[in-house]
Order: sequence, then structure tokens, then C-alpha cells
Amino acid sequence: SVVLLWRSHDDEEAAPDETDRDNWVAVRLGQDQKEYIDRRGVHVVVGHYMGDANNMQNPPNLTDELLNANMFDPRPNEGRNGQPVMIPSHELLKMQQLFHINRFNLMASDRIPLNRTLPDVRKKRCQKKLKNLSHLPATTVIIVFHNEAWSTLLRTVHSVINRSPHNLLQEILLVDDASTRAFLREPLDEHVAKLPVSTRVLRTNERVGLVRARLMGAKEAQGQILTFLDAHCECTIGWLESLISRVAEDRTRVVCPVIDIISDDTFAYVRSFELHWGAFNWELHFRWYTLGGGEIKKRKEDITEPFRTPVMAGGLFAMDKDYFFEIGAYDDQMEIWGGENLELSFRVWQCGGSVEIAPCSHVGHLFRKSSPYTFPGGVGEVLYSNLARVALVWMDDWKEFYFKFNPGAARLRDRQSVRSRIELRERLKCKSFEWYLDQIWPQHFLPKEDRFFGKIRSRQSGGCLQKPLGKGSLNQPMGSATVISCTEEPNLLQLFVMSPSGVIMTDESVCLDAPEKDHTTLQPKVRIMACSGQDRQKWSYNSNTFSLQHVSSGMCLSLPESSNLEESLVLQACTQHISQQWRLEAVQWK
Ligand code: UD2
Ligand code: MN
Repeated sequence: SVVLLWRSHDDEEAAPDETDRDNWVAVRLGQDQKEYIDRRGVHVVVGHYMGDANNMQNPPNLTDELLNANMFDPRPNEGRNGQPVMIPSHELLKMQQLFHINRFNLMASDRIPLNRTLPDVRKKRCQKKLKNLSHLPATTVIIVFHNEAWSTLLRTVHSVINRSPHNLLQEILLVDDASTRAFLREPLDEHVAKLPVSTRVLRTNERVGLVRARLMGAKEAQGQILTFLDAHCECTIGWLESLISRVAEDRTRVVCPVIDIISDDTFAYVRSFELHWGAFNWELHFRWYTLGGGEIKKRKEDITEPFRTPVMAGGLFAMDKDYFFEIGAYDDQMEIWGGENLELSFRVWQCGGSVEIAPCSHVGHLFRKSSPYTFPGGVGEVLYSNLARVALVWMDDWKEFYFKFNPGAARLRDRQSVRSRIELRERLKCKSFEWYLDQIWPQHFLPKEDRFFGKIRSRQSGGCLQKPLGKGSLNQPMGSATVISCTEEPNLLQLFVMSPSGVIMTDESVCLDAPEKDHTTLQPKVRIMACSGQDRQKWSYNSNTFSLQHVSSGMCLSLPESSNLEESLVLQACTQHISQQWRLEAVQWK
């Protein structure tokens, strides 16, 4: 079903927040992604879904014959200019079966030519910015893959060749991480041998995971700059110049493109928001959040200027090759998938470099809802050990916070030998994690010495403030602020941080929020929603009266009069009544 809402104000890049819903055109509101059309008719998706390797309920019978067949069957105009592919109804059943092979619509992909066109999604200013490309260094593009589909892998390669200046493109290295599919052997070698840009396929001897596969590519690379891509990307015009020119100016920069979305369903190319940066949640899962207020201000002059990001998504970035090795390349003890993007981001920031997003560089990536390949040892083990390594090496005291609230990772803690990575950190004289949090991600919602961390308990009902389960844009939790019976740790839902400036926030960057001044109702509702830095999210606690006063309205946080647990908390004129009394109960985290 198609819901149409229209957006009226002018700021092109503001993320559509839920309170502003009336002003947007929403096309499809899925569980984890929301698609919108903005004023100019540009298709936008909010909420990236990073592979979480769910196991499928009823996996269909994927025979060897099916897995080894190359069903690439392009139609000249299909998917042109990034348009969605429509599958004829008599093929829908086959389409659904093929979906399971790669966990994307393989039939749609196989109908799109390798050299399909894409729209130029950049801001106009971007084109003017790029001159004098002649003395920029050339790059090696490294693409690692494990059992990728023919059409997505080669469309990645062809989009690089078609939309990069060839003087900047030294070579393309494909690293095959022990794929088992027949068409990825000789047929692939034969195809790449005919390409107009030097392209080679390297092969690992056994399944080594994406980190060691990328390391293999990096060691073979001839270019002065390394550019990594996933094996299911499509580059748009100008993507490479905007990355390379930033690295050429400063070799300690790690530069990422804006990651647009290739629909796993229709293969439509969907432009994403430019004003998102990457960070993580309490489980150390990568998350997109709205750019910090300071960064937005700095960019008022020129919104096409690159901006720094606390963490990179992981798959798509360019960096100087010598710097990559100087700073410790990758942690080669990380297996298969996950965590390496945090590790590289923490390391680069803490050891003197920077990580940034270049808004003039747009690359599409096929986001999937689940992971198609096997995780030897189990997905939990793999991901938790990788993340345990990140925490042990880079996070100082905050590793205790991570392990305390993520017992799955804590179990694997003692199995990690991280000595050589700690030595690397010492050798490079890297800064502390506290420095990183304060300087690079001041909006973070982790506990710290200077802030309260724990439960917020009603003195009347004895219940605790709880994070809502509803989802807002960017997949952040959102909904009414409610109080329910208190639970024990490691339940993360009832833990809050209160900063010295009075912001009450929790995991996923959501904050206790109430209307600035609301004359329409006596008891404005209190909600939990994306932290905005605005005054409406500031509170002050009085430990004598136990009141939590909303700074901008002067009113106090109160239980609702109804005893219905789902009823949201409200603001009332302060009376010191027991319904307005709250206890801040600290929880130890290290
Ligand atoms: C994201 C990143 C991905 C990586 C990952 C965390 C983007 C767009 N993607 O997940 O690059 O940082 O987070 O680890 O930022 N692969 C192998 N061997 C393996 C497993 C994977 O070669 O054992 C390849 C795979 O074929 C693909 C790449 O590694 O080309 C990334 O894997 P993914 O696409 O499953 O990761 P994604 O996009 O969910
Ligand atoms: Mn990917």
C-alpha cells in the first residue's frame, strides 16, 4: 500500500523526523526502513539495515545445480537510470525461490545490464569543486567477495570502470574468499581479462573472512591509495575524485562516500540522506545517527564539504596505502564479518588520523535483511569475539561497560590474545577512549564519571522509566515515556544517563523529550525520541524534593493520573506531590 504525505518546508537535508511526519511523502513504511519521496521527487530511504544474519524460517531447497548456475540474462533497458525492475507475474514464484540464494532479488539483478546508467545524485556545487585532477594519485580498488552473484559482482566492477577517471584508476583487485560457485572460477577470470582497466582475481586458499581477504588485496595493491568496496555496489559519477582528492590533501584521512541504497527487492537506486554520521550503540552495533549539532553548524556555509564521522560503516572507503600499513592495517585475528569497522575507526581517530564522509561521493550498496553465507563457528561467536577484541584493545574502562551488559561477548573475553594490538597502540602512542568520546563524539550516550548512570524510579509506583519499543526514523526507539516494574540488569531498557547539562538519554541516542511550551493542554505528554540537543530535552533534578523539572517549561515530570501502565508520563505544574518524586538509582558499570 502506498501512503502519501507531503513535506512543505525548505530544508532539503533535514531528516524526516517523526514529529514532522505530516510534511513528508512516505512511500513505504517497513519495519526497519522507511522510504520517502521528498519535495523534488527524490526517493529517500531512512534507516539502513545492516546484515544481522538472521536464520531463515523455511529455507528452500537450494540444489548445487541452482547454486552453480549463472542465470544472468540482461534486458537492454531494465533498471536503466537506477529505475526499479518489475518482474512479470508468471515469474514471481521463481523469483521468490531465487531470492534465498543471495538474500536479494537475484532475478531482478540478473535482468539489469552490467553497465546500467545511474542518476547523478550529487548537489550541484559538487561538479564545480572538482578541477585539476591531473596530479592526483591513482588508486587500487579492492573488492572482496564470498559466493557473490555474477551480476552484482560484475556490475560493481563495471560501474567503477564506467564512472571513474581512468588516470585515477590504477587497477581493480577482486579477492575471492573461497567461493564455491563454478561461475566464479574460469568464467570470471576470462571476463576480467577483457576489461579495459587492469583487473585481477586473487584467491584465498580457504575461507578467511573479509578482514584477511582485504589484507591480501592491500598487500598486492600497486596504487598509492586503497579504495575498498563491497561486492554489490554501484558507483555514481564523481564518486572517486571526491574521495581521492581528500586523501591526497592529507594522507591521514580515511574518506567514505555517502552510501546510497540499492533496493534488495527491486534494485532501484535510492538516494540516501547526506546528513547522517556513523557511530554505535551499547551492543557495539554500528548505527547511523543524525549529525551532531556542531557539525551541522560548521557546514552551513557549504553543505558539500566533507564532515567527520565517529565510525565508518565499514565497506566503502579510501585511504593512503602506506598510512594503512603504518597505522596497523587490520586486526588479522578478526574472523568472517563484523567489528572491523569499529576497530579501524577507533584506531584511526585515537592514533592521530581522521574518518570522514564526502557528500559529493555517492556509491550505492545493496543492503540485505539477512546474511546469505555461513559463519563457521556460528554468527554469535564470530561477531562477539571480534567485538570483544575491539573493546579489549581500544575502549579502556568502557570495555567493562560493554562486557557487563553483553554477556555473550564477556564469555569470549579470556580467549582473545590481543597483545600485539595493544603493543601497536602503545607504539603509535594513541590517545585514550575518553579523548575519543569527548572530542570526536561528544553527543555519545555512554556513562562517564561526570554523569549519572542508572535507573529512574518513581517514588509513588516504584516502577522504572523504560525505553519504548516503537521505532522511529533511523530505526531509533521512539514513543511515549512510560514507567513499568523495575527489572534487574543486564536489561538495558531501564538504564539512562543524565549529563551535566541535564540531558536524560539512553542507548541508540534517544532522549527524554517534552514540548517547549504547550498552551493547548494542561498536561503535555513526555516522550522518548531522537536526541536533538534542543532545550526541550533538558531537565534538572532536585535531590531534596526528588523532582525532575523540565527546564524550558518549568514544569515537573509526573506519573499520569490514570493507573494504566501504557499511559505516558506528563508534565504538570510542580507541586512536590509524590507522583512527581523520582529516585535516581546509580548502577555500577566498571
Ligand atoms: C557492513 C559493511 C561491510 C563490513 C561489515 C562488517 C558496508 C556497506 N558494508 O556489512 O563491508 O564492514 O559491515 O564486517 O559498509 N565477505 C567475504 N568473506 C566472508 C564474508 C564476507 O569476502 O567471509 C565479503 C562479502 O562478499 C562482501 C563483503 O565481504 O563483499 C562485506 O560483507 P557483507 O556485504 O555481508 O557486509 P554488510 O554489507 O552486511
Ligand atoms: Mn555489503
